[in-house]
Amino acid sequence: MREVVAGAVISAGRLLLARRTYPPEVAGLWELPGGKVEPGETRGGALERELAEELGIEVAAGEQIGVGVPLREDLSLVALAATLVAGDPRPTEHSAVCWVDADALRQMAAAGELVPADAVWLDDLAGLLT
Ligand code: 9L3
Ligand code: MG
Repeated sequence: MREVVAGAVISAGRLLLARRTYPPEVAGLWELPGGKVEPGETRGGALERELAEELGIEVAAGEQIGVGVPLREDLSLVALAATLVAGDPRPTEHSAVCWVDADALRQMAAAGELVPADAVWLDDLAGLLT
């Protein structure tokens, strides 16, 4: 069983979202950025590494948010809260990043602009932003 860890990075009351470029089913949709936990890594360590690689930011990983989401039989997705320690996100893999408040997040979810797996956390995330 492998895990994918996604980060709810909150800074100044806004949540960081990143727009995926692959695979085709979710290209163009917004996600909490992250990636696979490598063998021997903690979830938090994996998140901190992924966000440095994908966005050039330093974050401190925190508590799990919401429920785990099964992606496939052998892969599950968990979200961790994270605080921005240093840097300004510049995507290397995503096509864009944005910072949203609770209203903007809910509007994007209603418009189907979030990746389906992450939309499960809408109320948890909005709760952190209000
Ligand atoms: N995934 C879903 N929601 C997310 C993240 C970071 C990832 N917030 C899914 C997309 C891929 C798989 O997890 O199917 C692996 O993610 P990545 O390594 O392509 O970012
Ligand atoms: Mg990724």
